[in-house]
Amino acid sequence: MSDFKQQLARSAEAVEALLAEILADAPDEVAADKRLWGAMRHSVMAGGKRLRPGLVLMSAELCGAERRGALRVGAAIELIHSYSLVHDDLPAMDDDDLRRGQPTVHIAYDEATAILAGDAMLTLAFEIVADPATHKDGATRAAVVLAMARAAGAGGMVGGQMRDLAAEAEPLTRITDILALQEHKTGALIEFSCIAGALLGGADADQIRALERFGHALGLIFQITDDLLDVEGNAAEMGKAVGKDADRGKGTLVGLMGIDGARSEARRLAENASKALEIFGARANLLRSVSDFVLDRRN
Ligand code: GRG
Repeated sequence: MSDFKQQLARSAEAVEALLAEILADAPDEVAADKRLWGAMRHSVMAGGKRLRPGLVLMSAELCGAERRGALRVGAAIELIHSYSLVHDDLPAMDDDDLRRGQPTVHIAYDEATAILAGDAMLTLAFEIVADPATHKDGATRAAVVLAMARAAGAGGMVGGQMRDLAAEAEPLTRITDILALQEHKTGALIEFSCIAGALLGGADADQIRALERFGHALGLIFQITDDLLDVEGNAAEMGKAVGKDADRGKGTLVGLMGIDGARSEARRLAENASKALEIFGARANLLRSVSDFVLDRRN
């Protein structure tokens, strides 16, 4: 196994242990509470690559931040990512029955519970980051909260999802519009994950900017491979339905550039991602190998 895969497996294990601890904290004497926390656990504890927490931990190590705080921010970003999947799977949006190889939350529970579980996961993420256990300095915690809110909200992931829904009625035909949509919908959380460790470690503006540029390129690579897997992947490996974009006539980079064009664009972005980290020298090699992992992923 490559160094990166080993590191990702180690960080996934650590973040899952913390998430299990946080989500076990349910007040369990009330049946409705048990159901809500059960739905949250169903979503969050169902596996997944845990790529975003891995990025938080790697950028934290690169910038000298404490591991415990980085783990908490990693758990928070995984909660936000998982909430977005729960809501995206709802009948009002993508209407999916399968996620991470399990029935989606609205299938295993019901729609109202899935909406509320998603709301609670999003809110819990902010509670975790704002807690003094994440970092002793209040201004540092506020900087992470601010960046996370910007990444998750109307100017980030939610805005991207809205553009994506609008594109179903009116498919996007310009590459720049598709890139902008993806930067918001998928890229914003990935970019946040890359700078969160730098914020926690008190990195300087140049270092934060370098990680931002790296995260930006990585987010696009991630989305291009997601589009490629939607065309070429299989549902068993992906743990979800594939071929949905084509079925809905959605404009994607793969649709506009073709499979080979999209692949070479992803490789070009991987070179940009690596160059963005020049300021850190060889110390950033582990983070650099993330783009190869994302390029080669099968799920
Ligand atoms: C509902 C506010 C709201 C937003 C939804 C993320 C998202 C926005 C929709 C999911 C649709 C989708 C398949 C996007 C492509 C990129 C993506 C986020 C894939 C899933 O992330 P992975 O591969 O999943 O990291 P795991 O399961 O490994 O965590």
